[in-house]
Amino acid sequence: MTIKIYGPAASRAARALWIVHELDIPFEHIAKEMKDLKTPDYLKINPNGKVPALVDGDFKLFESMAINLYLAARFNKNGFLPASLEDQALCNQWSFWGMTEVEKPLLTILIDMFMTAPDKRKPEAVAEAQKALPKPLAVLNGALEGRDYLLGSTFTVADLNLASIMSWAKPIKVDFSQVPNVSAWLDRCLSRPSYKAARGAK
Ligand SMILES: N[C@@H](CCC(=O)N[C@@H](CS)C(=O)NCC(=O)O)C(=O)O
Repeated sequence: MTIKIYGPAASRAARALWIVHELDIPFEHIAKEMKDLKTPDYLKINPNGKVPALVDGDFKLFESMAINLYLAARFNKNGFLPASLEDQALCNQWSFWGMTEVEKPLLTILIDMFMTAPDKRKPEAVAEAQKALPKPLAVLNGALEGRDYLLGSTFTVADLNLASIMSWAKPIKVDFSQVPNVSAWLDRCLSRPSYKAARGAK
């Protein structure tokens, strides 16, 4: 049965859309409008009333990183989900790290810049978010020293998950001058045809 991915491309559903293109997974995309996320039918799929959500036969799943780690395991090929327990743990590590260390500040700035009326903007919150970024970015820069991807020379689910979060750094023009490894890695990840294909979705 074809898996279903719920959520517009201009949302965190972009992360799931990227992985299905990366792994050539047959899928049905149910874009859903934000206003339709609290209907009883959709709440049966994701009781949080948020996107993305995934349906695979009788199985339902929410949380973008959990969806991608599931898809990587279920449709794995060419070491996209690495074989060893340690390397799989590293994929979890970078996925959780992205959500807890960089997603919030990046999103705070993105929302303020592009989705907030000028009179409602919060420069203090943006300044706080800007201040929170250099430390994790330095950690990521160190982890990428001497390697193309987070786990070495192969693009894995760790890179896709983290780069899907870090992609928000582009429109908000995060200063990467002190973290050149991060800059080169992000460009490498976002230049994949699968990323471009996912961005072309509704
Ligand atoms: N931690 C969740 C966050 C999901 C989330 O907040 N999605 C947003 C769209 S990017 C949403 O559905 N917002 C609608 C709402 O909060 O009502 C994940 O990564 O899947």
